[in-house]
Amino acid sequence: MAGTSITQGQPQLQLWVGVTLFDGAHTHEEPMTLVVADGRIKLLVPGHQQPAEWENDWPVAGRGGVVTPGLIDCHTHLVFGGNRASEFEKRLEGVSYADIAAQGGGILSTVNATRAASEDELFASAKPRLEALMADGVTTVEIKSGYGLSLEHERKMLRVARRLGQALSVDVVTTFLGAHALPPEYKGRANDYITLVCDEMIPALAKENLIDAVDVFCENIAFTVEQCERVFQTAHNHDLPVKGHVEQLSNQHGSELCARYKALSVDHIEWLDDAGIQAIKQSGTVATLLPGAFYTLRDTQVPPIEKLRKAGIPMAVATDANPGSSPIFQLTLMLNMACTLFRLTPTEALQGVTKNAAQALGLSDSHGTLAEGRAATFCHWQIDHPAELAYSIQPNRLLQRVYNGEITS
Ligand code: DI6
Ligand code: FE
Repeated sequence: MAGTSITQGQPQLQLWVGVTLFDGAHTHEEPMTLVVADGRIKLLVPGHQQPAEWENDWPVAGRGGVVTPGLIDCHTHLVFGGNRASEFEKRLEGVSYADIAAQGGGILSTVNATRAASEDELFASAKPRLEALMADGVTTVEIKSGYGLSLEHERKMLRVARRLGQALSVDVVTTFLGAHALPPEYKGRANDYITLVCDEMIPALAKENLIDAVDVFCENIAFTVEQCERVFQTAHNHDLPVKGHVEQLSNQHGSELCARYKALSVDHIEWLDDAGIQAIKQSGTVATLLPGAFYTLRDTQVPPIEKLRKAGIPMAVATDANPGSSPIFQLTLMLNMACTLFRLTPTEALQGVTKNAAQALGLSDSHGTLAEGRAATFCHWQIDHPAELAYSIQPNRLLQRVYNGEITS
């Protein structure tokens, strides 16, 4: 009997009984019972009754409702100085995101504020943003650099990201985005800046164990395919996986470059074409959808969802939380936007913040799905069906956030 094998760890056992389980891939038909011990899922069995042979004194931590894996926000720029409310006002007056960038605002205004901030100041401003994501069910978050644009300031950002992971009950994955924008001191010398990224920043920061992956912004307002390729070559020389902000504002064929370097993910991809889809299908790259940026920029070019779906390409969904194009710190809202703006199904959207988001971070072996033996990192929601998470825009539905077996809220 399954029940007899669990008696040894009795003091640490906790049960969630009769829950509707979305396991990262699909929703189970029958109510399920989870038994957690030593931070792991010990048993995952059908049933909405506490099994009789487990007697009465097993601590029942939760009953009914919905359990999902802890949510994974696989694309954020959470660490930054200042804010861009005045740019928001400019855009409301009709100035475009690209125009603001060309006038030295946009990303560069955040670069100035980030450079001016101390490590402690950046930590203090990022912490409540991360806590907001956590209160919404996030247990793993990717945090990019890219507002420092010099070795010193990129290091500062990445150290803040690492510190956040140490200070809070959340797994933090860091991504180096040195090739995000051209810093003012390199104006007209983009190739020289890429040389700095490749010859100094990546080697130093990789050695300090501050980088889990390397990202680029491949765009007509940022870096060319050739420049991004130099960054990817350097990343691979340091055994670091790559990913790309590609095909967001125009089709530069950055996805094909990403595919050649077996990228973990291609992100944004509003302008992704058929050749790009074929390329990322071959390379096993995740398509990461960022509906918050689409919404904020009032974009009209919808990513080719039906083609991605037909090609069987895993789709992830993330906030792109950043001060300019997506000042949004709520991942469940992205579930709603992915469905309403991009026509994902609620199941696809949920896979996008669990199983597929884990794949976009190279964490499929340990994160994003719930099964016996996996980490007990999950969310217990006060809803009847997982689709409700995408259907309504509603905070405060998280009953419990469980992180490696510990109830953290
Ligand atoms: N694409 C994005 O969505 C963010 N960076 C990028 O390359 C936006 C960054 C910002 O506007 O501050
Ligand atoms: Fe981004």
